[in-house]
Amino acid sequence: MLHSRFLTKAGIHMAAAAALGLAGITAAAAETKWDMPTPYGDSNFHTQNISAFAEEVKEKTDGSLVIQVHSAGSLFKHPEIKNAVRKGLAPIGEVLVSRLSNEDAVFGVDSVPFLAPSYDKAWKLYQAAKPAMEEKLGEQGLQLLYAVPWPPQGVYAKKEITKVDDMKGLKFRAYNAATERLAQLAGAVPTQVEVPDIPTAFSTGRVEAMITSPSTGANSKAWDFLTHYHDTQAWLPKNMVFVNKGAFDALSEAEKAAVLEAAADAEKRGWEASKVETKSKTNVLVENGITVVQPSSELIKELAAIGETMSAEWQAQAGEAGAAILEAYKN
Ligand code: PCA
Repeated sequence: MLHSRFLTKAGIHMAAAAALGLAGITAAAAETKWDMPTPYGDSNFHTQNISAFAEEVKEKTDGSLVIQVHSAGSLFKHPEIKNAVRKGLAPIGEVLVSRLSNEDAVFGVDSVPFLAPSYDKAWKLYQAAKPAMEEKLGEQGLQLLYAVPWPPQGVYAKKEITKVDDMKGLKFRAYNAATERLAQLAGAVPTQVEVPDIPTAFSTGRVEAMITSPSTGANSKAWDFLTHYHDTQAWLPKNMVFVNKGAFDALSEAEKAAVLEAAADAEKRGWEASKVETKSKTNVLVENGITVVQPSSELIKELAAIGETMSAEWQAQAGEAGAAILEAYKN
């Protein structure tokens, strides 16, 4: 897909080429534009980190590789992004890693409740799972560039929840298989809703509770339709940025190096931004009238029991690959 800006540039190059020979046209043809679908909105810290990544790639390649970010599912909806990149319909994209858990359980490891409920543990779990993630992506012609966690996950509702029984029968917004399963085990009724659709889903009554980060709560203006946030710190799911290997391999060596360097920088920046985000967006919730609740010991105990069940289910699904991840994580 040619961008009009490049056509203009090419036009300038053609004028120059008339005087200077064909060198200018060759330079124009070397410009590559990558359209990048992402699921979350522009105000989200992951999207902002991706914009900084794209900016860095542009700078490092002197503009020979330009990544145009299409946020909030505007180019491809979240459930379509992985396959769009696999098929080469987009060269690069972002997804929530655990969206792919129905393809392979290794992608679900970061959404097992209470397995790795802090940034240090989440980093360790990521390092333990990364080889398996890369192998599974590689089988589909995809390459992992970097991954960044969301802040810890807490329960939003229209009342205070002191025990799991308080969640019974609630229409519960889910964003992956694990949140769906957690809702079921808590006796709630799960419905998948993508982040851009959260405000409508709540205001029309399709859902009435959810588990997600302070980040997504604040970005969605949770105070318009919810009253309580329970800081359960259940897990830190990650987003990953990945490329179609064919598209990556078609880059020059200098461009490949620029992408990999910018990806490493984005990963580092993203983990730090996520930590800052946890505090700042929890404050935004408070400032807007949400009651932030330290969960009761009963609630934590009962959610932990659900976590145990889900951990056993995950291990049964993930088999040897899962056992290897847990082994690497615990050592
Ligand atoms: N926000 C995303 C995934 C996890 C999170 O904190 C969501 O709610 O869909």
